[in-house]
Amino acid sequence: MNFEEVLRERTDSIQAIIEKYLPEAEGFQFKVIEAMNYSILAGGKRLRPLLMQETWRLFGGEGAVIEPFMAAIEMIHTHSLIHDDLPAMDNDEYRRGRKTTWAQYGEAMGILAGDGLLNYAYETACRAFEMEPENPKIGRAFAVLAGKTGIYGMLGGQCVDVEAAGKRLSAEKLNCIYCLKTGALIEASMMIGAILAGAKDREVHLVEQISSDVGMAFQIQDDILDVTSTTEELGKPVRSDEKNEKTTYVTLKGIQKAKEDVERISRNAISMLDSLDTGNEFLRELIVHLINRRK
Ligand code: GRG
Repeated sequence: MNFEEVLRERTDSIQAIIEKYLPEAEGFQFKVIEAMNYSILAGGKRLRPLLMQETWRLFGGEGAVIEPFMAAIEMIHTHSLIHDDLPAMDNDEYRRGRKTTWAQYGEAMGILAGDGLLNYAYETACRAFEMEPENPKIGRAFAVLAGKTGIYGMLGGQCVDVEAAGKRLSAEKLNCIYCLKTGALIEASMMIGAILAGAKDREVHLVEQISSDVGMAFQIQDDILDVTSTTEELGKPVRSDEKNEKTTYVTLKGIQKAKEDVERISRNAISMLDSLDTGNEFLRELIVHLINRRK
């Protein structure tokens, strides 16, 4: 099987895991559950659970304890997209090839569906404690999931980003926004895979550095696609950074330098990955694949 076929097969199996952990739309609160499921089932690359599972494989992980965490990270990611699209944030009406959650269900329900997915992510991750009550690695993984999502992680980065709208930013501040807003959740994904598989502390630390580079390269590529791609290809509006008067890597450094840096940073991640005693060829190829991604 070639890389694309394996990618499709693994993404499909991740889709099944996510669906298994979604709540039933029932009770008087069925509308918010319907909106949560509408958003998460709209598609998406499932990159974060994929990175989690591949890092777990890299360190020889076995069993199903990783699955609630894979579903949880995609719920947290989807919550961030729902809130990012709100009128008070980017005010976007199109995402993952369909209407954004607030555009479909109204603003109040959009806010609540985002909150619902964020909380349900932790409820879902808690299922791992039921599976293996004696496993101390689950608590460590849970702490990473919570910490990388909050004020010292993704939410913190989003706050700096919101305050920065319309202002010209230094490279240092932009770097901080990217590390937190995008990088933190990618770091959580790979670190949780490593922790649950039993990687040593120094290996988890190296995985944090690798994933930080993957996150940075991924966000720079996102900036590039915002100016080079189409709404049809991305499934979301292009030129949204310009609309929101955002300083991006492309506005700061130019498109050519941005492309070179995606390549350089990704190569750095791969060389750190190669320095480990253990290997996962698919994960390696996935990082290369992200350099040239078109969506
Ligand atoms: C906790 C109140 C509260 C808010 C959430 C909104 C927010 C904080 C964070 C936004 C984070 C964000 C949107 C970062 C951008 C990262 C990024 C490039 C997302 C797109 O990811 P893809 O391309 O999307 O993996 P798909 O749709 O493929 O899953």
